[in-house]
Amino acid sequence: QILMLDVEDALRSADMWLEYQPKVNIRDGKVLSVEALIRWQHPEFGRIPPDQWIPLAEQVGIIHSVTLWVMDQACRDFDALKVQHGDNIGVAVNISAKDLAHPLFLEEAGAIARRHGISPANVILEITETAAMADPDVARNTIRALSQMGFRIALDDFGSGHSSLGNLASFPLDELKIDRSFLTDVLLYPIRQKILKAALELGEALDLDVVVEGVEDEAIALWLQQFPGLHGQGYYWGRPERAVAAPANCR
Ligand code: G
Ligand code: G
Ligand code: MN
Ligand code: NA
Repeated sequence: QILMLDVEDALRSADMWLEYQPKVNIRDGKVLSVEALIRWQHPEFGRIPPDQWIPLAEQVGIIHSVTLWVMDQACRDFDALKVQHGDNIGVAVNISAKDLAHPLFLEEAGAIARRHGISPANVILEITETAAMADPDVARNTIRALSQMGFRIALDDFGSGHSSLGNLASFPLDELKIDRSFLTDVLLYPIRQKILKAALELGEALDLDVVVEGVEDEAIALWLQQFPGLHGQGYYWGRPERAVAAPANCR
């Protein structure tokens, strides 16, 4: 619990910051968007990875302020991201199930983009299957509304949680992120390749931007080049890094 009070302090200090990891076109390496990932350096306990405290923040009900902070910070960094990657760069933020159920989330998400003069079309909201399925009716309504506001919607970690393919039809999706578990031993076993191909074809058939997560080495990156239009994310192309502050003379 002390740790959760620490979260709210950290959001107001330099102990919490965002790093951005590129999602690239696999054939030419061009960066299309970047995913914001939160980082916390605790003064006493050192680095605390998000999967160790985000679930707690969801439980105790402070994830809403965390998510709004992330969206606001990502919008603040947008100028720097544009200088780094070009004006069409998208910025992705991770949204939790609890956010989708919060009555003010829609309004506040819209207000943040407006306040920073950023088109929601440049903002991708990454939602996990588990979040989307937690309360499907509420999630569906919120996702629909966010989509109508112009935000782009990505289904994160696809194929990892308990999911139903049928649910793909219930949400207006723009992007499908294939969970990195699909890459395990994929170059060794033809059956794994068939399963991954089927997932990629499903995304393509639904007209979604398809992103393969967790690409760590060149062998897999080269193998993935056989799929036209496919996007990738992983240490092979870039680790999460802070946005490079735009030098004043570049603006
Ligand atoms: O950045 P990576 O280390 O390790 O992230 C681990 C997990 O934490 C991932 O599942 C990622 O989606 C999640 N995560 C990272 N940043 C955020 C964030 O800002 N909000 C939420 N809800 N989850 C995040
Ligand atoms: O669940 P989500 O996809 O939002 O989380 C992204 C997480 O995956 C972050 O923790 C990020 O640091 C991590 N990640 C990004 N690229 C790679 C990779 O190539 N390999 C592994 N193992 N993890 C990665
Ligand atoms: Mn994500
Ligand atoms: Na993911």
